[in-house]
Amino acid sequence: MSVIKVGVIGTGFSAKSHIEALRRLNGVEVAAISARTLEKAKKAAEQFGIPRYYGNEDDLINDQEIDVVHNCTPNYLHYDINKKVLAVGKHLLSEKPLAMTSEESSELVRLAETKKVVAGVCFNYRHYPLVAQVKELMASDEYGPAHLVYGTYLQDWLLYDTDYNWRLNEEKNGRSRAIADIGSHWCDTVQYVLNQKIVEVFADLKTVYPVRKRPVGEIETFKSGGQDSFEEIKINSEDCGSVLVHFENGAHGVFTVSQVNAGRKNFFTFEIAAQKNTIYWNQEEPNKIWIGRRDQANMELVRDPSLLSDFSSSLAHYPGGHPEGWPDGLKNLFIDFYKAVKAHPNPTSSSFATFEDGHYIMKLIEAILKSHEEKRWVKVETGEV
Ligand code: SOE
Repeated sequence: MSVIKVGVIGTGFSAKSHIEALRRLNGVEVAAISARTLEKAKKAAEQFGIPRYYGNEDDLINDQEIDVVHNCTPNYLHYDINKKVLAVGKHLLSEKPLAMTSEESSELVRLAETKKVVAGVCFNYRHYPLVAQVKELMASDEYGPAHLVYGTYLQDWLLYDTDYNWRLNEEKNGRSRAIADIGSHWCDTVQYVLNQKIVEVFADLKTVYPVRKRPVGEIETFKSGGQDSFEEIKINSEDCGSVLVHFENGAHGVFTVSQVNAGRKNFFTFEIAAQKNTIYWNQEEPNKIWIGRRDQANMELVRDPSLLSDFSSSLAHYPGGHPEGWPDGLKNLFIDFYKAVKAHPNPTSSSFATFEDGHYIMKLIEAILKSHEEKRWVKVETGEV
């Protein structure tokens, strides 16, 4: 494979960010895009300068020149499309969640194994330089085991009852919203950093708007709809909530998610209290970590390649002081994923979220919903995929 040819399925917020990040990689070309209609695909291809476009995903998946597919569609299409891509033996990077249920995600894990392709899930926050640094610090003697882990993932793009997009439609999104959409990032990132799975949960979720006003027409994620013409629809998914968690090594934790917190745009934070020190990271100020110490002054570690470990500095592409943001984390994920595609079929060390990781998150979300419904602690089911 000289230049790796990529096909992107979807044209919304995540497809745009994937295309932009893919274009920052060497040896990788965005060769085709597909949408649900030819007209939509053509418009996107012209807008992004992509040579080929298709009015359905099957034609893109079966395009002989496409080596890798990025699935950037709404949740309800993930399973079906992922299955079709794996069936033809192409490498696949799927947007989260892997599927609508853990039964489906478990089937995808098995299929990816059988087909021996590189298959990843887009949990991008693992790939920020300072998140990688926290992971390395947590594995060192300087911190010792974590005992308490807490944080947030707060947004405000669904604050008004007139805010609407496909994530509010249960058929397209699935039963869980704030937890599945952003709580899943918190769980994946924290599990990755601690190298510990969440094994038990106690959830308390809230639907602030059981009825919303859906504007007529399509609204992209993070965009507001017009308010002139709307219809009322019932909402079952949670707008916000908190979840108590237990990790496999005995650490306790709690996280709060919300998509209705005025002023909070993408406020993803975690703080880990460990035996010797405490450590804190905030996605909105991703270039530093705060280190809390008891017998010395607290510290801030600012992202500067000269101050980071070899691995973390390999993810820092600009000199210290230059802001590193969300697209950079995504680009780092893609660098990691395409390293595996280039090395295929030889294994290479990677840190992207695998289909097994994505499947575990499905199990976790189901346990959170069950805990909320039954008002009790629920264990995350493990065992055979
Ligand atoms: C919307 O809440 C969203 O785009 C999520 O779907 C992404 O996964 C998150 O990274 C940013 O917010």
